[in-house]
Amino acid sequence: MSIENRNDFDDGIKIVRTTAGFDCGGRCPLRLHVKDNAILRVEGDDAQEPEQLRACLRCRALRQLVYHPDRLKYPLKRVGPKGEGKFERISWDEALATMVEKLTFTKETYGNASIFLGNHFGYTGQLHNGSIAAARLLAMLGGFTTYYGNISSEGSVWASLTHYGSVMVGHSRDDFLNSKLIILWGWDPARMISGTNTMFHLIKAREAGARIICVDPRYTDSAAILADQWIPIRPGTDTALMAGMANVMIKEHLIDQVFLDTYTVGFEKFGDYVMGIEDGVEKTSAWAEQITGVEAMTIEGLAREYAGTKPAALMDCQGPARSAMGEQFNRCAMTLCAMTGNVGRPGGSAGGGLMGIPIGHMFFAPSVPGLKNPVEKGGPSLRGSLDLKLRLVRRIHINKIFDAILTGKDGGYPADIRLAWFFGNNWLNQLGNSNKSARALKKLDFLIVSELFMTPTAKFADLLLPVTSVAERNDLTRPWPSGPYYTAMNQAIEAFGECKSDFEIVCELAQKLGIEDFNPYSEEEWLRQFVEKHPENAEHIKDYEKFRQEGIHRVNLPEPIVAFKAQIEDPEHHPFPTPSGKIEIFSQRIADLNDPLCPPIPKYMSTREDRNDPLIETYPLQLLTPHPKNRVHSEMYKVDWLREIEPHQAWINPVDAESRRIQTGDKVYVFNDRGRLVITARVTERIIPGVICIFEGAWYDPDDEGIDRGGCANVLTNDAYSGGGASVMNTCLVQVDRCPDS
Ligand SMILES: Nc1nc2c(c(=O)[nH]1)N[C@H]1C(S)=C(S)[C@@H](COP(=O)(O)OP(=O)(O)OC[C@H]3O[C@@H](n4cnc5c(=O)[nH]c(N)nc54)[C@H](O)[C@@H]3O)O[C@H]1N2
Ligand SMILES: Nc1nc2c(c(=O)[nH]1)N[C@H]1C(S)=C(S)[C@@H](COP(=O)(O)OP(=O)(O)OC[C@H]3O[C@@H](n4cnc5c(=O)[nH]c(N)nc54)[C@H](O)[C@@H]3O)O[C@H]1N2
Ligand SMILES: [Mo]
Repeated sequence: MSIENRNDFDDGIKIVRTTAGFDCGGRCPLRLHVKDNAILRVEGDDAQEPEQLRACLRCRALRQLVYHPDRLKYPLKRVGPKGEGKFERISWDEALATMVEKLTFTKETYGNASIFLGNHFGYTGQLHNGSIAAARLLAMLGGFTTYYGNISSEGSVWASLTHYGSVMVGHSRDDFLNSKLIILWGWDPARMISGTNTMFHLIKAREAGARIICVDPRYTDSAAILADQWIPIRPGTDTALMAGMANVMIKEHLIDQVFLDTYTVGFEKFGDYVMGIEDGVEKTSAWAEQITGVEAMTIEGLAREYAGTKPAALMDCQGPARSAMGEQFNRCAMTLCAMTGNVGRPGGSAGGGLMGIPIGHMFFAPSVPGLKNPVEKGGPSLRGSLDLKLRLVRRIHINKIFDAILTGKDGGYPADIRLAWFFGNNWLNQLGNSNKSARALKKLDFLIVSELFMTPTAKFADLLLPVTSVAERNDLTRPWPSGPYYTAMNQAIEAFGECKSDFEIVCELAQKLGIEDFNPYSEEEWLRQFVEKHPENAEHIKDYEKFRQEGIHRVNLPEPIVAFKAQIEDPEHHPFPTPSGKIEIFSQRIADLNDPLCPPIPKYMSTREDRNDPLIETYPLQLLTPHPKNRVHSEMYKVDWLREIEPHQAWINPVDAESRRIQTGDKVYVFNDRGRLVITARVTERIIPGVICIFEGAWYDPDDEGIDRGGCANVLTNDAYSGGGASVMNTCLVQVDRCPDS
């Protein structure tokens, strides 16, 4: 299908119906006004309520991204020192020949394990994400080393898999209308979207009379828009608050014992912990107040309200779970959902943080049958079923990639990495401990980066490959699993300069490597197959042409999707996919790990860099690094419209600001042993004392003294992970000082 015959014409202006593939999980249907190979305007969805999926600020600024003057247009090779950003234009022929030479040399000299593939989700289209194609190619070359784990939600994945045996723990958003009480626990969908229709349904639920409570150290945008009550809490202590709630619920006989007896195992053990029978410390509301900073009365009120309002949706998200004890937070939330009998019930929730619903099968590129990575021989190549120990086998935890590059086999990692190929990520900026990451990037023999912009990571590349934007491709995308719709991306303009998609780059490299028939299908054939060869998709999308033309297929749900409905309604025929067939409040599989950091029942535990760490004497503030409203992580950082919306500032409470003589607008240093950055302060009561907040994603820009002038939060964070694999991005102690010249 050509670009032309997919679109309407009006005064020479075509309306191209499409979407973006950003890693924010929303999929906004867009109408691009195109004339003479130029995008003139961006408009949103023209469907009426309630179907309308209203585009947010980032998609509305798409034109500013696509036409940004800093877009990379040609392949480049490094000519200055690593990290300085000095490059020279080369041809694609030279770029691909260099890749062939370097890959071959590395393989022959150091072995395949020394080649690292670092693909990520900067672009989440089906075909042009290129991940699977690159993995297939490198596997054909003899294999490669790669990472495991999801930096976003590994704690939540681990928690849901151990507790329910499934990550499909979500309800469709329209089910909020069945809820009488909704608790947004570490969740701010007004900013992070989580499906383009999430806020719409939350607002509708509120209009229909649901009460909404937010539990967050920050008074979030969602709290401002939606909440009847804001419960501020000290970071990392949510599990203590939940244990305190459980204590009230048990003592006041507010639990659904029939539900627990029918569907769960191990509640007695959790009860023993909560009542102090296990360790002699009863987890009373007073105990929880000491830890969380939330008054005992508030905890008791929340417990009574949650247990007494049916149905209620406890929405524990991933922010608190991206921390040193992340999985405990989700496991404890799931336990409360079971104690109140809200699992599998309309208007209730299963918890677990992931919110996925099982519709269709099309999010990332499909796996290729027979893909085996020889380097991983002897170890499972995908996490798949619950192999809790896969992490120890042949892959590197995502938050340890740079540590692995620095220390290799001596550091206990599976390989000594010499060459890396990064695409769809800006990991120097986005993984923990950027200063250390920069040292690792300097150590690599050769780094290939495929990018649209000269990001902080790209500056360290030896070879830089320019990539097309979402407006320059045809592809299929899905919202994050919460949205019951499919979106099609339709090419609006020709590729910029000499840009190619990741998929094209991999295919051309295969050709140069002498691999025949690497790519047997045209773009159109691939896309059609993604729909027609997946029965789960074909069942929904009956008319492929229409889907492409309209850019969206909305799935009509006869009733809201409710996670585990079948298991609850008919437990005999629908056991939970866990070893016991029940919800595992106590998990024998976890007990078998015998790891003190992974207790078999959910527990509050103190961790490094929380308020009990003696380090607090030196670094007295807890740092939170939530996701930015005006960017997708570090993507769109360069877009002026979006910068104007929200300047990059550190939130600090007046109590902490006054003692440091800091006022809004002052430049401050934020620092710890890992690094130091400069940022403008925003003094606000929207954050609790003892906590500061720097939105992640601002570009790392160290000066000659190593002080980051860009305000990149990961200069401060740690490259560690929890017992369940959660990256510890929100467990970090810092100090703040006014800059002397401010
Ligand atoms: N401190 C802190 N750090 C965090 C987090 C946090 O909460 N706190 N959150 C973490 C989370 S959840 C995530 S998912 C990560 C994200 O980490 P990354 O994926 O490293 O971050 P992005 O900024 O999304 O980088 C994506 C890059 O891909 C590029 N890109 C876009 N489209 C394409 C394409 O089609 N091809 C190629 N080759 N490149 C493309 C963009 O220009 C951008 O530079 O950040 C993590 N980092
Ligand atoms: N605009 C925008 N949207 C995005 C993204 C983006 O970069 N920009 N990134 C997308 C991606 S890849 C992901 S993984 C998701 C992430 O989505 P989330 O993980 O939900 O997002 P965060 O902003 O990290 O955290 C959500 C909230 O948790 C709170 N929080 C942090 N620590 C604690 C704690 O200890 N206790 C409590 N109660 N609350 C806490 C924060 O203050 C914040 O308001 O967002 C996606 N959506
Ligand atoms: Mo993420």
